[in-house]
Amino acid sequence: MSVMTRVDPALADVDPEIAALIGAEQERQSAKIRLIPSENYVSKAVLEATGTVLTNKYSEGYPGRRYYEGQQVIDQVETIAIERAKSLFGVEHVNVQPYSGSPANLAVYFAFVQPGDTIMGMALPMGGHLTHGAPPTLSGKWLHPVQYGVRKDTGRVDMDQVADLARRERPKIIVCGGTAIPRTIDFPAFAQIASDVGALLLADIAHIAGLVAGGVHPSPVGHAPVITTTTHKTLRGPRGAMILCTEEHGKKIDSAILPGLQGGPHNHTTAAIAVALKEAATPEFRSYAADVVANAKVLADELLARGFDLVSGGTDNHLILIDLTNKDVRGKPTAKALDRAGLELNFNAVPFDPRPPANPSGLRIGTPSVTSRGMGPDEMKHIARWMDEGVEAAKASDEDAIERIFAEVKELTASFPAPGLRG
Ligand code: DSN
Repeated sequence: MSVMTRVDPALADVDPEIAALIGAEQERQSAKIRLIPSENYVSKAVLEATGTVLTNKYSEGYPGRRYYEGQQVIDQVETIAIERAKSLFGVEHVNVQPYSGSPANLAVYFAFVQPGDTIMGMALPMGGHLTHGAPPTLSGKWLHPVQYGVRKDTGRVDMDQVADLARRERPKIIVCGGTAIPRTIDFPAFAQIASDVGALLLADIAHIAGLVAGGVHPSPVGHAPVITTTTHKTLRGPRGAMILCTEEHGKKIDSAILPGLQGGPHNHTTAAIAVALKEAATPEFRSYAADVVANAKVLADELLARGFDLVSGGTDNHLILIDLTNKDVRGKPTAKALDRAGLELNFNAVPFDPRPPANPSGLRIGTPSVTSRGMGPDEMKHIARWMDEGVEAAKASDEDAIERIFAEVKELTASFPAPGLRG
């Protein structure tokens, strides 16, 4: 008799402790209003694809040229994912193997620059990403990063600074995109600057990929020859990433991922990416993307009406960055209080923040998850009210008010079942 019985016992029997924790996380995701703009709820189909036997297979290489045998099925899965991504985004070449956004960006650096070379990206405290040259990261230590930000008066990306820095520093790569940018990214303007200084333009569209696919944010295709994205944010796929590029750069990108940076691709993730890309090509997904943006606008307007100070004065996309300075509260304790009130979000630096990153002045919220639950303008108004009441409750250390808000939140979320979660 083998160690495993012929009929595998269920997770709850093998490991009740982990099974219970997964159940608890499901309850949490169901009860709370999830406002972290980089998160979402994947569909049941995407969830199913990730939990499959594809996790058992090693597949170093690319379809048709692998270093391990037994790729009859995996080759088809990866080819479907690649073709769907090419068609959805209108690009010539796609690599679906990056484990996540950070390795995707590192692979681009590995493909196109040498240690010590200059790259230019948006500073993390201004809304960029760690991998765009932030000092404590590999991109900040092994490369020579120069960083741009936003204008103090508008809160929008300072394109004059981008142009001036590019002319002075002659970076080999210019990165546009970030993690806390509430406004439309001007890809043509970045492309012009990159072309003027002979830099490669890398568009990191991790946050907005679903909006680009859904036609509610301009596409970088035709402007940036190399594009990276995660697959799990607005695109609503599994945790993973892709690199999209012109045919010219395809070989370099593929070699940078394997053998350059990674080993075997996560085939279960590739399958789930393929499923998410199929979903993202539907008319339903286009209206989802439009609703994400419409909800963010309502939420932003409601917050403004309640005296919240929004970086750049509002939003064009799925994301809202709140500066709490005028509310006389700090980001971290406020984020924790709102989480206790059932509003899950993250504390965040705001541009020119005088406070430290571990307890900055801001909050970052977004609408991808609540829109996936089918919430609309009416619910955004409730959320703005609860945020307002939650901030006041946090200020007054009024835990009764926090509890009362969570009770109201739970009443609402019970009417909006989240995709992928049990009934
Ligand atoms: N952690 C992601 C975000 O929240 O935006 C970026 O990597």
